[in-house]
Amino acid sequence: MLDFSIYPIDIPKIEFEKNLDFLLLELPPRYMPMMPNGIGHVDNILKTIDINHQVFDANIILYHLYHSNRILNNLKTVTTNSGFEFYLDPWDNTFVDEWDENDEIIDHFQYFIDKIILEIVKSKPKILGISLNGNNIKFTQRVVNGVKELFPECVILVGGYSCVFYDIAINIFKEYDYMVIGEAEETLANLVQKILKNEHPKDLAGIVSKYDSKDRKFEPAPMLKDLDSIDFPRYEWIDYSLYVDYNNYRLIPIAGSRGCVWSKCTFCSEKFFWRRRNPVKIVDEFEWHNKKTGSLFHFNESDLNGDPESLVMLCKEVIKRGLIIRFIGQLRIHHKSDRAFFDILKSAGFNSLRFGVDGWSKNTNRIQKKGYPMSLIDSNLKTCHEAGINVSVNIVIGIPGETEEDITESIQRIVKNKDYIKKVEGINILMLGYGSDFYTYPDKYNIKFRGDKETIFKNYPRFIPAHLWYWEKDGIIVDHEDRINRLKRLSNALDEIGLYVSPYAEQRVKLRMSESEEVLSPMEIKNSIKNKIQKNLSKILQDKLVIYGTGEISHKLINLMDDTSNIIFTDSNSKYWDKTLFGILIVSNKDILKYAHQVLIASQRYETEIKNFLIENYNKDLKIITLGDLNGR
Ligand code: B12
Ligand code: SF4
Repeated sequence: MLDFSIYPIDIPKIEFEKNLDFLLLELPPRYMPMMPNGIGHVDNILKTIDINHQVFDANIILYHLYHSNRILNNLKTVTTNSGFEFYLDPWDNTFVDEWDENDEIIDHFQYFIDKIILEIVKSKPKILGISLNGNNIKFTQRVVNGVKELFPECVILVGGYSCVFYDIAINIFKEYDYMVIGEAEETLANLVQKILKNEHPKDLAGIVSKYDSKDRKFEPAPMLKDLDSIDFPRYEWIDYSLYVDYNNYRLIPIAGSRGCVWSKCTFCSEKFFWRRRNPVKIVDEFEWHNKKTGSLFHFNESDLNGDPESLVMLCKEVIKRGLIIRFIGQLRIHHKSDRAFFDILKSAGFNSLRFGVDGWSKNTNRIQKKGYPMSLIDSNLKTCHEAGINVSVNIVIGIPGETEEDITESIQRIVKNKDYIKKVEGINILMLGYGSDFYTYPDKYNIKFRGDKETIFKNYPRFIPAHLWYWEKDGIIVDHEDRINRLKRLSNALDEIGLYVSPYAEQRVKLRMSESEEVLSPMEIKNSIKNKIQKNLSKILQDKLVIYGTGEISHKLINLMDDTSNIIFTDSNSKYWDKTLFGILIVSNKDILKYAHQVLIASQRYETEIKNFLIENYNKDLKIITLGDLNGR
């Protein structure tokens, strides 16, 4: 007997119209069960110019093909030809990063990649536009490379939220002819018209192109000021009923505002210029969806209560029109959030609300520049709960300047509010990410790096890996191991008081804790260190070998070796240098060449980063072996 699912359903074929000026593609994986509002907006931009375009969401099609095959064939697990076992839902937030880390996943979809390429070549669009959305870089590279080989005249144009920041975007995807940086409303139409006139536009604000002058200094385009001047996405390229997950769950993304009014939090990368739409027009959008059976809306906004009055107006309009709908959104702790405010939100359809509290002690609240007194956290959470809304919260720890006492105080404050908190939605150790104050001004916050700062920043344009930075002041050092211990202390405390932690937050906690030991995810453990590795290992052991990493993977590798006399360890963590592990010496990175000319990177998570580091420092003299090489990838 099969469990409930929406299958069987009619899934559209992968085929494109002929004589297209522009084919706009969404490639997997993109967050499900949400509609792709980014390409929805691009579709609207393309509608404003007189061209022949088609939007094709390959993500939703492959999602349904994958799950209908899994469910209708009653497969317990889906396994690739090489034995890699998929997580139940490869589109799930806790798994989705793997698509950009593991080639086997992309290999699994190669049949469809080839089909997409073939159909593009048959259709011959003048421009192929693809949305880059965080985790579909590898998939997109395969499609673009295939198209370029068979149909080189096709102009490749990319954009999307992987392209929000110029410095990052140009480093993570290089296979473009044109790349739109950030929002596309003020730039795309003009660019497309020029390309279709066979011009080779270059040096345009907000756009990077392969025709740009060598000495060009990128300048961003102005952002769209009047959000009411554009229509909302209608997703008309496909049957509306297909935008659900296999359990028939649908989340409709609503962008009622863009940017953030506050824009000061020191850890945040979302500090964009704030604009909002007319609440009445947003309710028109709800109503449009509601007529098509859509009833659950997710505010895709950084600052939903940036203007509390307009949020209240929106709620009143929903109530006035008698819409029976529900909302999910995240609020900032705000002095205007009183009982009347929450009552109206509840009546309109907010059954639960997430609060970006983030800093739970006085000191971390100040360092994170949250901008409100601690008492306001207590009163916002209590009042929201008393209005009958389920409260969930976010926590950010591991920031520079944080002390053990801050963790104690944070736990106390969470305990104090525990009767009002339904769920901990996110527990994050600070990720030192591009765009945040901590990343931009590390010296100001006494952030130090393991290795040359310039090189590290060059090698890691998105996030500085956790093991490469620490905080140091007055002789006190707090590094990643300390941050992880704080996370453990905090999550144990949440456990003790029985606070529900969302599966996503739990997975993130596990992931971060595993970083200290460099543990593979459960799935990777099952799939990786097996026979193939054992076989390949003997081949590379003819010479002396330096293993980079002293964590769990190294332990497993050592267990697979009969003779370890030729092995030396190295690690980025200086605490362990000149000590031994299983009787094997651990040396510093700079001494690698003294011992051997081949290095095996025993870290899946930091494989690329370490490889870049080694290439940068020793390229000519080192043979670099990765777990992927061992695994026969
Ligand atoms: C709402 C939101 C979420 C929601 C929904 C995400 C979703 N998949 O829809 C939730 C809470 C689930 C979420 C989660 C995460 N998010 Co988020 N999120 C946002 C937020 C606030 C708004 C996104 C949005 O809907 N914007 C409105 C739409 C219309 O804009 P858009 O999609 O970017 O499309 C425009 C342009 O990009 C462009 N465009 C889009 N496609 C194309 C295609 C072509 C060809 C062209 C030319 C142009 C183009 O035109 C559109 C109109 O201007 C942004 C911050 C921001 N303000 O952008 C962060 C942001 C997208 N998130 C980010 C991150 C890091 C995450 C997480 C990884 C966080 C985490 N560590 O877990 C997860 C990933 C989850 C996932 N698998 O997608 C980053 C992405 C950075 C990056 N380079 O990848 C952002 C930019 C925030 C930031 N600065 O750090 N997020
Ligand atoms: S964390 Fe939220 S409130 Fe703070 S700057 Fe970022 S988007 Fe704004």
